[in-house]
Amino acid sequence: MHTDFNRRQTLVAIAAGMAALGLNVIARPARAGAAAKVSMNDELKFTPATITVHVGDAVEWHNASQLVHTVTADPALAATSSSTQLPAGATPFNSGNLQPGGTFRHIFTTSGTYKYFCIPHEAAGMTGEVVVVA
Ligand SMILES: [Cu+2]
Repeated sequence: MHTDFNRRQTLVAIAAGMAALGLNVIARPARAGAAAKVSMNDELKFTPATITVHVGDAVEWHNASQLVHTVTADPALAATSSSTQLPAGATPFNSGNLQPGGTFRHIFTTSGTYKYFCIPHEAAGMTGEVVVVA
């Protein structure tokens, strides 16, 4: 619907501005508190490994394991270039070390396919993918 489209564009712009300020907030008031969830486990996997969200949506990663993990989509931090991939114009991101029980949230404001990895377990193939659609 036209109204929803305009509202989404406005919220995406707001989310982009807040992300630039380093604020982790949910983009859509109608879905306050909602975020796609990915968990990190002791088997060195992101679950689900691939998720699809809309522009402006938040994704929240939860470290459900006993290990330290990261959520990293930054070619400069990858040992192997195929571990990560960003859409044109997207800003790289990195959670830093997530202790057991920790969470990290990122709002996706650019559509496309993001391939990310865990720094300590990159060599073990701990990678995931977020597909962001308009
Ligand atoms: Cu890991």
